[in-house]
Amino acid sequence: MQMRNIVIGVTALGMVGVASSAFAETWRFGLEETEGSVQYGYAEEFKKMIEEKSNGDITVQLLPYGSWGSSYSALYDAIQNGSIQMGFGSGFLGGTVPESQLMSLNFVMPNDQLETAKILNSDAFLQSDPWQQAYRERDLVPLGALPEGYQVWTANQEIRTPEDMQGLQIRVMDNSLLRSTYQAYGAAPITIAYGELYSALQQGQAEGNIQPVFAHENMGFYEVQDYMIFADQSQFIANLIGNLDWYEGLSDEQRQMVGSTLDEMVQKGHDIQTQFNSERLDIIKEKSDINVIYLNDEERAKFRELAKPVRQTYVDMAGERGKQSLDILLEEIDKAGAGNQGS
Ligand code: 6CS
Repeated sequence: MQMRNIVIGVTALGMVGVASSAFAETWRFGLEETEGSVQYGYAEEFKKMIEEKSNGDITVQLLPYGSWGSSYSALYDAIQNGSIQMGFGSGFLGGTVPESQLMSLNFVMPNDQLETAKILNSDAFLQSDPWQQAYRERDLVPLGALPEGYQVWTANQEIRTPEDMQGLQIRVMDNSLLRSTYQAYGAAPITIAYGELYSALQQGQAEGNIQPVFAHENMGFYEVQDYMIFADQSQFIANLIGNLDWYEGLSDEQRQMVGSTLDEMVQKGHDIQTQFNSERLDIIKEKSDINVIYLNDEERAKFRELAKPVRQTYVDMAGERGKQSLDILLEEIDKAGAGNQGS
């Protein structure tokens, strides 16, 4: 552990004071979500661990949704230029790192959510050259991935088949791959900012929504939708990213501390999301009369079939490096015997 350099001085008032450590530093951690979210729960735990392990030399400052600007690109820009050291980047990150849209592919990740977390945080995938270079070329470094639970559809109508989705103005995050996916299902996807989504759903500008359960509750979206449909087509996965210069400037000891903390956070992150999603579903059922539908295997298979060609769309969008990352991911899923969703 780094030695703390505590300077004791005498203030103008003659009192003995303790100035901050010469090594004291603050890491700003930008979140795409508000308090009460999975990202916030994860970041609180990360903060606690880093501050303890560094004996207080490092303070982690949490910056929830909205505190860093009005659009997600403001958050990603801030991480790229180093004014924020680290943060989450999910569906909207596709404009900055096209390869990151890999996380949005439907029917690819293992059914087992903990297995998904382990594979995405494994050296074989996370430290692979194509995945690292995709971010490093853009002054970022991928530090890990946080699966936040299954993406659950909501609408004001029942959805069991692709026919039910025809022309539905379902809101997707700003990501070409998601637009292609939902077009393949027959929907008419539209993009709306997270913070404007509640009123867009309320006023009918958006007819459907896709979020993990905790977010439907946390943002109140369920209040303005009649049906909640579990198709298990994909998990919401956020990439944890750092500023490249900040990361390279860490001491060996700090980098090890970050590494060991992130390793521990794989299980903890899974526990947080499992707990949040299960508790919030109970709250939604308690507070509303929303109709909850679980698609059966036969119903899911139809969506799965339509999603298949979108893997090639990803490769077309993300290029050779994207293809290599997809291949590594599929190989690791195979090796773990985890099985792709729906297979
Ligand atoms: O749908 C969105 O835009 C946001 N939803 C969640 C659960 N996290 C961040 C993301 O950008």
